[in-house]
Amino acid sequence: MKTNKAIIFDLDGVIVDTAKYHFIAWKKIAADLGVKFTIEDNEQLKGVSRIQSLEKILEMGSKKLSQEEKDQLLKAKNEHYLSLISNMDESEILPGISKLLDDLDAEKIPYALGSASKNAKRILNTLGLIHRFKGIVDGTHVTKAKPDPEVFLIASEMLQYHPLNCIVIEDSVAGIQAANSVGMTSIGIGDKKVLFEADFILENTSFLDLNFIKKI
Ligand code: B16
Ligand code: MG
Repeated sequence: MKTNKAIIFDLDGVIVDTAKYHFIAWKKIAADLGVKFTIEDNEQLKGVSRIQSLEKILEMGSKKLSQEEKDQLLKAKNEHYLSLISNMDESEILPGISKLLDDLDAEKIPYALGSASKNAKRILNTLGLIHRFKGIVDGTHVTKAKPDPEVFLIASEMLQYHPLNCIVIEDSVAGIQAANSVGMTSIGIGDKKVLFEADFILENTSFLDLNFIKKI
């Protein structure tokens, strides 16, 4: 194990603004079910797996569905989401991220991906970023979703860095809790009223740069 720091990036809401597309697709599912679903409700779905997101929407509307009905909705949601992101390109990489990756490479600070999304590799491919990460851990690798730290622990093993030497960059409450639970340093991207459990909070990714990382 090395002693300096390594970085674990969340994907949706940190590297790329797919959170807005997840919201559009879930809002349609909720509307079809007759469940009120606001942008504030959507915070609870960030970083949360696809199935758990649906369960939360059903809970919000006190709805009960069969497994078959749930499977149909999950399929419909993902198809809609994939159609929304089909035209995505490098221009949707969030501000500061490309420069930060370049700077991390120059400083030989390793980084991995720790995302709940089963579409992570497809998205990284579209963005031309897939070969840059030392490890990619996504929703297809884990049995337990955030706030369980499994996704980040696998990423720290791939990086061969002790969890205490990993810095997690996350936009979700569940992801911040996952990182904190194993002593990783958490940087929250978003609203400080929502992400108050994070060790550091930045309003958006444009404030994220090598100097900030080095000061940690
Ligand atoms: P998918 P992250 C998460 O990705 C999203 O924040 C969350 O909204 C989504 O439900 C989850 O991925 C599953 O995504 O349906 O593509 O498998 O933020 O952990 O990168
Ligand atoms: Mg996220």
